[in-house]
Amino acid sequence: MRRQKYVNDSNSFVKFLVLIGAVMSAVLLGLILMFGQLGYVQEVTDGVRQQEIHPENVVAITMSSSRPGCETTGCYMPTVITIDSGGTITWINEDRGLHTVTTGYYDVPDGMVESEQISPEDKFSFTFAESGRFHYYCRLHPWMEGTIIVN
Ligand SMILES: [Cu+2]
Repeated sequence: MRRQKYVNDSNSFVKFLVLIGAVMSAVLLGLILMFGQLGYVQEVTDGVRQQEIHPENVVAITMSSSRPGCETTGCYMPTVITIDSGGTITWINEDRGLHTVTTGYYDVPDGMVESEQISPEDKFSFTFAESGRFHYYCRLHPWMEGTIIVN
């Protein structure tokens, strides 16, 4: 009788340990999945959001473009923009740092567009009279590049 009770208690304790282990594993797995998933969703919605909220002829200088890494997601968003000749493009600095919109290639500006430094939340506009395909960059951050196509 005494031995039987001991065995039962022992089994209960083992079951309890197994249950705790299973619950902790499930919670850990859930956290890993949830954060991995949230990170991914956040990244996708940010990309979509930036494209959706900006009306035509507006280019966002994206958050954190002061640091390398925006090359893949878009330092200027959209990275390639097409307008008709005579159209105006407005760049909005949504980052916390200074940026420029400078046509040409890094250290080789062509002199057509030069915004000078655009402060956070400030805008810069330029009207394109001539058609063509124009590459531009940021004088402060060589990894920031964009293209303007004027039809
Ligand atoms: Cu910049």
